[in-house]
Amino acid sequence: MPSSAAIYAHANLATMATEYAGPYGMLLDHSIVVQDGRIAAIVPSDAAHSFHGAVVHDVHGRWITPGLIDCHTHLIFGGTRVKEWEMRLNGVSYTEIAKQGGGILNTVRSTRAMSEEELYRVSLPRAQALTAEGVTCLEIKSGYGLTIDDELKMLRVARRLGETLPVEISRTLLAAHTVPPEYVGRADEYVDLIVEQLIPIVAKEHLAEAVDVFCEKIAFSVPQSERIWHAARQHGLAVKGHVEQLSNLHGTAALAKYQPWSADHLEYLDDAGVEALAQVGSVAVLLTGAYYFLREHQKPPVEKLRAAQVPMAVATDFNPGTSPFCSLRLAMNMACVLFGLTPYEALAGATRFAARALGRAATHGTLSVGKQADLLIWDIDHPAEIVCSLGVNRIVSRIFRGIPS
Ligand code: DI6
Ligand code: FE
Repeated sequence: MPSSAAIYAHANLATMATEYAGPYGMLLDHSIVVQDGRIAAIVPSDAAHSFHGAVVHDVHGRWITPGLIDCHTHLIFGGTRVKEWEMRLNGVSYTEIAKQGGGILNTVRSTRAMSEEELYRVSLPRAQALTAEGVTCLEIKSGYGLTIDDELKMLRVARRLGETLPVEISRTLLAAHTVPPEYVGRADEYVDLIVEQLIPIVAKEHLAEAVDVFCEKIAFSVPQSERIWHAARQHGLAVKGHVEQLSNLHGTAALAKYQPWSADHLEYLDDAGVEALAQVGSVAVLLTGAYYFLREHQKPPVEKLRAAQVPMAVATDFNPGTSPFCSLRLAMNMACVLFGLTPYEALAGATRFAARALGRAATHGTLSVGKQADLLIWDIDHPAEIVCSLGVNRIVSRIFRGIPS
């Protein structure tokens, strides 16, 4: 075996893979062999000596999980929205603030005013906060530029974060986040711009893998959203949607026609929407931070999603307005406390199903032979601790593409 191989021996594994029975896909006292950035073998510890020439790291019974995956963030933005938070605590609603030109448009103004370099500098510590708590794969959306140049600027910043940090970044075009001020009363013309100009450029320059739409009364209608999803698919891009967050527009059922990677938020999802997701096999992404921070009362239909066997992912939705929380473990904890997921479901939602929500089920999200070697070694007694307790970082080692980082 070439010397590039490393063995993490005497570990307890939460593989999160279905090939091993039981919650967490647990394997006690096993070894993982890593070679050329991939998982080359998973064997009982007493069989690891047969891999001659590999560097052996004794893990001493600690737990290894797949790297965490945050499959929905808006972490590139300028400015803050603390004043709007104060307004909301004084009784003004998020929708009302948006109608008055605040909300997303507030952040659009600050983001447009920043150079690419400045935007990179303010976004870097946010991405680092996620990598420090174990995130090895991260989705980042545009959506605070809303001009061709400013949307491309955001996507280039996302690309640079992936080039400079030990994290894989999946970029998503969210030009349809809200109608920009230049197009008020002419939303269809802005959709024309996205469909005819922005999507073709982004596809040609490989600046995004997917296209997202905020399908909501204060943003884009179902027919407008469908034009965008259709164009994205025509250009070979994946699709996803912010659907049924603040009201039920039946956006999920419309989205399901385009084989989406995921449908996100879903607080107001109805039975037909659950059925549509089950039929198409897409992931339901639960965003606990926004539910909590907006003090929503309507919860996504978790029991119905579970009964219909719709895979559920959990993500931060990190953004300045509705989810200013840059912690995936916090989102997982809230998924259990507020939405009733089990700790196992929450961890699966930030590994196996988050990988699927980013089109990476074949390569990421579980400890499986052949997958990318993104691993976390934890000083814990049980994997549920990753979800239960916050504030103390229990990661002993973080391995990204086979390299400790
Ligand atoms: N739904 C959300 O919760 C975020 N985007 C979206 O479509 C909010 C983004 C913001 O308020 O800045
Ligand atoms: Fe979002």
